[in-house]
Amino acid sequence: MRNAILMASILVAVGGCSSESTSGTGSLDVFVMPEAAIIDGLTPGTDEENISDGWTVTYTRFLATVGNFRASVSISPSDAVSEPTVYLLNLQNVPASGFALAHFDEMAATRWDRVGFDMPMATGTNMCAPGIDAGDCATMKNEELSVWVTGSIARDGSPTVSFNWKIPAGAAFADCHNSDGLSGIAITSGATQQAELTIHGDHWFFTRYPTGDESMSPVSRCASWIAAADGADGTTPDQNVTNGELEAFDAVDAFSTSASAGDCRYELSSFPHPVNNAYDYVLQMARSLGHFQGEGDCETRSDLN
Ligand SMILES: [Cu+2]
Repeated sequence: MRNAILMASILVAVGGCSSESTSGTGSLDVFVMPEAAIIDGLTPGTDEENISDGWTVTYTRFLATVGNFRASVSISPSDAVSEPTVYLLNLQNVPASGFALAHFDEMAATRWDRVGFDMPMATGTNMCAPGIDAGDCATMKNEELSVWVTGSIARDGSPTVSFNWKIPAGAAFADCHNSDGLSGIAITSGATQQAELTIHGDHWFFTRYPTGDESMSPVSRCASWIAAADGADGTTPDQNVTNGELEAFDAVDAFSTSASAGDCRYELSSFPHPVNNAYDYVLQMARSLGHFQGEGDCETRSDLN
């Protein structure tokens, strides 16, 4: 098998005209890009990206850690690059072209098939990226958050409910591929390629844990569970849902078929860890936000911390 791979790469190199030949070097720019939902929120409706149960979602804060990018060539272990810096980003306030996370030159012109990055819990050594409020950045570090999201859901005839979730859920993403399933990124001689670490912003509205192509898997987006969480910890409902209310909100009450309607049928068995309460659900969803090249996915996700 190994010989077959070697022979194949020799043939490609001899051919000389392949975009994945092994002669020459190229460069790579790595960007962080927020999914549109992080900026624009979500709207109710029946389209794939809509909220099924009538709520409009607005985000007023969407902060996340992103960094420790690495790429390597599995058949050539000496071909490996990494940038260990972790940035604290305001994903609603990055340049339209994305946040420039890393740049590498003199990479072998071949497919760098192993690509990964982290969204770890923040530490004091992380960098506050331009665009993040200094106080918010300090809070991320002090409270060791990986994601901090603030916003509200609104629906005709229902009180608007706000949420403010400080999420300590570090995650590592590896074996990233584009939406066509091609692993990593092909570096070409004399050119600069772009790798986009795409952060999705809607997973805590999904009815099942996201894997692979989200447009193919039977996912709906629902928000009623957030409104139902208000007061779950015995406090008087105040139209604001806190971490404490998430923890106190039993998963059966939050996500059972009888508690949900229409398309909002949850598949809690799809999650990698037990979902005992709404906080478990949010934590696991927060550990799934990392994507690659838009709708591409990272095959291997692991918990950090
Ligand atoms: Cu996603």
